[in-house]
Amino acid sequence: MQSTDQTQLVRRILFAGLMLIAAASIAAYALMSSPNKPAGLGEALVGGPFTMVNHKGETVTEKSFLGKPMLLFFGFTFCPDVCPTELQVMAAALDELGDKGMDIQPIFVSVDPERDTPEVMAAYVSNFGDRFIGLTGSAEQVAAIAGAYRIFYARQENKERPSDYLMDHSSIVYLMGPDGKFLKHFTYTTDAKALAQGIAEALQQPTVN
Ligand SMILES: [Cu+2]
Repeated sequence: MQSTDQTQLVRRILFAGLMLIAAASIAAYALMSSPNKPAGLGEALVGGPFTMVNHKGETVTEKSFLGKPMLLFFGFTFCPDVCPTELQVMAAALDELGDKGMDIQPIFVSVDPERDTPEVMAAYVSNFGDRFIGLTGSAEQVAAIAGAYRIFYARQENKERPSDYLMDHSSIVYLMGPDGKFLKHFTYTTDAKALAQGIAEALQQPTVN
């Protein structure tokens, strides 16, 4: 097991990472909200093309999800707390939305492709209902999609038990529109009700672009 010191260190690093991401998100939001934004800049900030492998072992791209809003979260199946908590919140928010959220595709993207094979992802996402799609891939594919979505992640080695390493990762929920473009992001502290409400509001708005 991890010592308390290690856990604290991991927490501190995670927190620092989260703060960085929060700052980046605010900067991104400010840019996207600017009335004078150059054409295309807002779209380029979060999201974009990707090629990944789903939990059934099929290759998918951003085009596979066109026509459906995507609710995305990045993490890893070995995550002790943040990922299972957030995936439960996402599932509860979708339940809360009911018919209004029928089209939404919840997606869990692995930042730990070494352990998270399609088989591992399939077993994991099934814990959160039958709607989740798990995405994994090669280290390069994961790096590319994480970069596109401005997701920070880093491996935390475990000296005593190397196979039990952890992954620090930013914990932001992204809502992308049916056209694949960024609509809204939610922080880790958003509860299921607020998440459901935020999603409903964002999907009601006419497309700005
Ligand atoms: Cu996690």
